[in-house]
Amino acid sequence: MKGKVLKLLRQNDSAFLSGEKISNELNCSRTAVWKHIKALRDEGYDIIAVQNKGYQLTKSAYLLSEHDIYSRIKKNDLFENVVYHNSVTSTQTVAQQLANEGVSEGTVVVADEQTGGKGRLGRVWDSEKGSGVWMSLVLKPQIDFRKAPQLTLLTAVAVTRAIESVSGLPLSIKWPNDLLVNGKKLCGILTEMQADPDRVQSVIIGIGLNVNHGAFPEDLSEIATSMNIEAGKPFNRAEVIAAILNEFSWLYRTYLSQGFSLIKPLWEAHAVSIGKKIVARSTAGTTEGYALGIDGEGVLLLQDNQGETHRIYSADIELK
Ligand code: BTX
Repeated sequence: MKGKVLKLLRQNDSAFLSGEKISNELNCSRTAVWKHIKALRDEGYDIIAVQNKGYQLTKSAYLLSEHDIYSRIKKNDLFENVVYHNSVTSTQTVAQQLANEGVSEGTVVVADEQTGGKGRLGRVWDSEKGSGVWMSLVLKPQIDFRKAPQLTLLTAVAVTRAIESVSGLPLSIKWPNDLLVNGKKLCGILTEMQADPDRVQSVIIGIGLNVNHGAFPEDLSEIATSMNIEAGKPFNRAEVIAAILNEFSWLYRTYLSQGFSLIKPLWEAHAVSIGKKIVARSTAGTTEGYALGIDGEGVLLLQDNQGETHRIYSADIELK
């Protein structure tokens, strides 16, 4: 209900909205409206109340809250269940627990801070409080487990399109999971799966997006960037989250009904590693050559210096 009040105030575009109108819209008493306004103020929203005029949301703070996210999620989006935490070890762990407990597809776990954010292969993902979007999507797609990596590429497309629409920043995708602006890492994606021999039980997609960072710790300052650093202004993280969930919803539904064929050209349109000389490092070894593209399954095709084509399922890519 608090989220609905916030949504109405925001829709009113900073003009005054009477308590009577809100109570009529939400079918609740004016006292209840006032209680929700008070709760929103306690969360940090700057809401003015003027007699005979009503309520006015004066600024949308760069705070993050479950209600703020909920109030921005579009109708018919896949994500109806937002689980918000101020601080967690990793949203991946929380999401995996929820999936094991039987939570439905379309649950999203968001945290303002992660104390043990995970990258791939046991690496650490820096998840500073109050600065980024640290979230995990719970999916239960009826697909062969070998296709699960395609969801990483789909997510890269969804995040790229969402950020471009919110900020206008030009993003490029480095296969498979890095989103770059000006050659620096803005976002990382971690796909974790639980599967039976032939069927996927759940896929947890972690998205780590640097939004309002003004600077990074020394070890990351050369390789990481944020939307704030690149655009020169901060962004409302709930708006960014809602935009990502909205893009993800339609791409995912299209993927489930039509397969990877629509996602492939969208991914290729932003790919920075294709047609370039690259080095692919994985636990299986290092291969150097030309990135020819991705195949219909989303697997990277790499032609080595002897002309042999390798199918790369998972690796770290370095552009030469
Ligand atoms: P990755 O293994 O491709 O990238 C990890 C590497 O990226 C690190 O070793 C470091 O060099 C660099 N790095 C660490 N933190 C940052 C950062 N904030 N910005 C840019 N570069 C950084 C990428 O793994 C996948 C990351 C997924 C993170 C999300 S956050 C929500 C969810 N929960 C969770 O624990 N992980 C995912």
